[in-house]
Amino acid sequence: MVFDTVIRNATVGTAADVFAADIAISGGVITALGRSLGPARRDIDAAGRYVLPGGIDTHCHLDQPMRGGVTLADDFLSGCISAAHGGTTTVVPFACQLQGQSVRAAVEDYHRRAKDKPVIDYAFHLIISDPTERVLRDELPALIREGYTSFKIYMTYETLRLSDRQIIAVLAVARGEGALVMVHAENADCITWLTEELEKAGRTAPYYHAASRPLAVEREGTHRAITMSEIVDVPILLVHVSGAEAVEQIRWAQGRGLRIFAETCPQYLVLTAEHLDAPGFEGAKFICSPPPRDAASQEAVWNGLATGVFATFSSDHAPFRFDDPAGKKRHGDGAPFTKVPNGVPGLETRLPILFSEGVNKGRIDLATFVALTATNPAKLYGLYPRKGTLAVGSDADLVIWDSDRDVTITNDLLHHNCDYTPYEGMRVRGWPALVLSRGEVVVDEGKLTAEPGQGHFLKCERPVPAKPPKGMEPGSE
Ligand code: DUC
Ligand code: ZN
Ligand code: ZN
Repeated sequence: MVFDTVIRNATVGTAADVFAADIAISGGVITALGRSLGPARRDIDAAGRYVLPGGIDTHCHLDQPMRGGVTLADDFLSGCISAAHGGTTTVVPFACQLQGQSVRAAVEDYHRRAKDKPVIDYAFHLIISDPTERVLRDELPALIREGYTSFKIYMTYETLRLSDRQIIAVLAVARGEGALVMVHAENADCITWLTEELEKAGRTAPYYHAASRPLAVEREGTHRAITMSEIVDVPILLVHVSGAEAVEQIRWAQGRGLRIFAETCPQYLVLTAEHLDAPGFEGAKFICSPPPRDAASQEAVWNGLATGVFATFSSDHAPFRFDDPAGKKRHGDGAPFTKVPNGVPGLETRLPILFSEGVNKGRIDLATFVALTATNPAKLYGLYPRKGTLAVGSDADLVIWDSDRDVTITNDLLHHNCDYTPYEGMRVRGWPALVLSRGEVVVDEGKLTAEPGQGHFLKCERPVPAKPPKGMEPGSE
């Protein structure tokens, strides 16, 4: 038998092991792992290189409709191209229900936006901003059964936030259907009050964005979300965890045996609130929510990555161009922080930053890197074992890493459609050399070799077992 492709002499890294092997690929899937595999139509030599599962970025915003004349810089084409260059082979952005809109309409609109664009595979999370009776009873259960098995809810942002009562109702649907709810945990009323106080004091420069959302705001939201998850008895995943105090809450909950999962992002490892204090309006480039914190929180997040508090590491790619009236300068150069769209780009730099700062600096091992960036996201969102690992039968989504390559990150190097990167000038060691999606090379030494539209849409399995409503479990009467 002749394989389509064999990657020879690889040092294969999975979430469990690092071992020497060849990897055979036929029909887009891995068909053998072993020594001295037979002939192939194409041989790729990976001697001296790690070969790892392609990254799965389960938190990124692409072509998501925005209010108020603001536009995300990346659509499914530029976003996926950028992701692929950074070693990511699956993205899961959000089909966002706008208030008053049906969730299905949001999903249909999002499929139209994606059509013929992605160069890598993709799935959708939902964002639920208007959990009406119809949404909870009909739309959500139906969509979950059709492969949209995770959804994000917000405790903050005026047009997205849910009340506690609404959050509980959404969690109850997730429980009944076996879906996973992702929670943006910040206390909205505290943010509003702090913002008003800052405005009264004339403190409206970008730096004060961080002051309007201190650690306690995230800590309280995190604790409240954990409590609601416990009451409804359903797992949740806390997204973009930034602060030491939120990490402490999550560790506490996990220690009590609650099924609380957590995600963090590069901006909380290598940026701090000081970046928002850059001269002029430059600090606006770093405005995101939650905001970057301080050295102590960075340390707490690193510790959480190394000790299993965090299950996933995502980008929260939310790219708004800086010098652009549809981006950070929507309300002009020097606008108050309340008028600056929240978000930073990061799809392409996510894996190199964690590889360099984490693996190459000895803060996490290679298996943890793979678990955080590929295997755990695949498991948590119902894509495993098709995605997220290197195993016989899995899609041949993989990255050959050049772990010694020194790269200085500059925006010119990147492939997103944003006019800046928050990591400008940062030096990293380790960069993807070759990226394969379902056995096809999509990026070869920094050159795109994929065609728009070759990415497949993925339906997700239900990630957690469905449970009957509270009080109706067998034996509960
Ligand atoms: N915060 C979010 O909640 N989403 C997008 C970007 C951001 O900063
Ligand atoms: Zn969020
Ligand atoms: Zn986000």
